[in-house]
Amino acid sequence: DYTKCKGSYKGGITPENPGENLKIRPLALGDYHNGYMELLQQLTKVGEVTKAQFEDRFSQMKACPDTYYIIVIENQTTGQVIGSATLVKEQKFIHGASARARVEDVVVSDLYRGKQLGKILLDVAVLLSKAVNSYKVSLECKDHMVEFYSQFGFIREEGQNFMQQRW
Ligand code: 16G
Repeated sequence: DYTKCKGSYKGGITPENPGENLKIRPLALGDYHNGYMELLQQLTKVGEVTKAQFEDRFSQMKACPDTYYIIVIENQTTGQVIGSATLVKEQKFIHGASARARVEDVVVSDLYRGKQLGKILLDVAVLLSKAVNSYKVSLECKDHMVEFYSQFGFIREEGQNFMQQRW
C-alpha cells in the first residue's frame, strides 16, 4: 500500500505514478534483457553474468520465501529497467524472533537522476521493511552518499561501525 509512504514528492509524482511512462514493479525473469545488468554496472563491477546464471540466481532468490524483494522502475515505453533497489530480509532470534532488513544495490540510471526516483525507491524499501515485520532497516554506503541517504531517514549512529573483509 504505497499510500503509507512517508515521503512527499515534488511535481505530482508518487510511488504509484513515479513519472511519465514509469512504473514500479518487482524484478522479473525477463529483465536480463531489459537493461537490469547494465543498470547495475552503474553501481559497481558486475562482471560476466550469462542469461542462464541470471535465471538460476533469480530462481534461487524466488525459492527463499519472504527474503528477497527487488524493486525496479521500468520505462514502459522502452521496457527498460532504469532504477532498482533490493531489500533483503534476514531472520533473527533477537527482538522476539524478529527480522532485520537491508537495502542493497540502489541504482538509478544516470539518464534519470534528479527526478526523485531514488527517493521513491528508498521510501518503498522502507515501507516494505515495515510491512514484512522487520524491526530495523539498514544500508551500507560510501562517505559521499551519507548525505543522500540521510534525507530518507537513515541515520549514521554514533559508535556504530560497518566493517568488512574483501578478497
Ligand atoms: C554500495 C551499495 C551496496 C552494493 C555495493 C557494491 C547501497 C545502499 N549500497 O555499498 O548495496 O552492494 O555498493 O559495491 O546501494 P562493491 O562492489 O564495492 O561491494
